[in-house]
Amino acid sequence: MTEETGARFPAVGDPSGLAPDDRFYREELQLANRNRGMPLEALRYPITPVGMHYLLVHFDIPEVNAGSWRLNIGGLVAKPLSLSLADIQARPRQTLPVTMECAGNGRALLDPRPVSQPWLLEAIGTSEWGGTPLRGVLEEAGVSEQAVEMVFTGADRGVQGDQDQVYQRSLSVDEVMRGEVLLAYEMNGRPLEPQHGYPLRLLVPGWYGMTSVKWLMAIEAVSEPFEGCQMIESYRYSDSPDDPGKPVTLQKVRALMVPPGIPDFLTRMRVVEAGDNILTGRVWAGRREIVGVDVSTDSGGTWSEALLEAALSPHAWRGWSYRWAATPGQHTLCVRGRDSDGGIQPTEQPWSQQGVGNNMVQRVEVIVG
Ligand SMILES: Nc1nc2c(c(=O)[nH]1)N[C@H]1C(S)=C(S)[C@@H](COP(=O)(O)O)O[C@H]1N2
Ligand SMILES: [Mo]
Repeated sequence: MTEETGARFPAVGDPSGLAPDDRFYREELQLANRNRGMPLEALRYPITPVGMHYLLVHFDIPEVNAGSWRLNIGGLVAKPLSLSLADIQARPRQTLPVTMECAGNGRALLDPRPVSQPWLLEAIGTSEWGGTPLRGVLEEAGVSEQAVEMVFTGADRGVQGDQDQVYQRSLSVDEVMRGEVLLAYEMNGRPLEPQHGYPLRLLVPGWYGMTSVKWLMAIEAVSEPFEGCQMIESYRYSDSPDDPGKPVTLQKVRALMVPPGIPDFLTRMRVVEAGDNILTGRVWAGRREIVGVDVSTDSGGTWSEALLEAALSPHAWRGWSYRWAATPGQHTLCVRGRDSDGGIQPTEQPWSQQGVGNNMVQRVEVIVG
């Protein structure tokens, strides 16, 4: 939520934005019911069915009339453009499987818990996104040498950090000119659904999800770094309310497991039969390469390497599998990914004030027998 105290809108619970104990607030439940996660058994699908892809909407889902909608490109450009959806769809079409993850994935596992959208581990999904490369459109507009960043504006409006705002994020000119950055109007071969940004969204593979601005209305080339709320106040790795912290950018490495066996209805504790079990899951690392996945069946005591499948695309997750000879009793299964930059998922929580980038290893409690 907001760090402000004495603001027009009261902070929930502790003014530091931290929850004092394990009980969740009604406001977190309200957010959780709006912003669904991907049920982890959907890790079985290489491409997530649209209705199972996670969802994160800060304010309300805006109603956009695609007939009158335009994408306006302006600021420091030689030729400002105003494009209809048909104009954009007439441009070269590209499809790309991309794994998206919310920066807040893992937040509700932190201790103490930052009060915001209370994700456990389900803020992920992989779609086949269809659209046109943004670079082509920007080349046509002619971005000035003076421009350092592009600001992306969505159609949704609300109050956050005590500011009335529309959702806006910026990216450096170098980043927006990368070939994989799309103006996306399709998800798995169908028009975007309203909640995923209809009629058009930005899609920035490799970055945490906040960068992929939905209901895109405008792109503006600017000469100074943009200092909107979603850049300066939100999405920072900060240690305390007073620490401005560093910006949240690329996805970190993370592996997740398809929950094995069958669940207990309420606790989700897994019940598995003794003997050979094939554990499976997916692993991704944003822009970095995956170099390995390790599984532990003894709560992180010892680790063994899993088998890796080929990647669907350079921007999507990879499948992994591991044969486990399950013995009767209670076990804690763990999985961790390793990336080409020496990144490895930690067993200690990487805590931050806003609960972002928590890629601590997954732990799955299992009863065998
Ligand atoms: N306009 C707008 N764009 C947005 C958001 C938003 O609230 N408004 N949420 C962002 C965040 S935090 C994430 S994680 C992704 C989620 O995209 P999805 O809901 O399609 O999975 O959209 C991003 N783009
Ligand atoms: Mo997010």
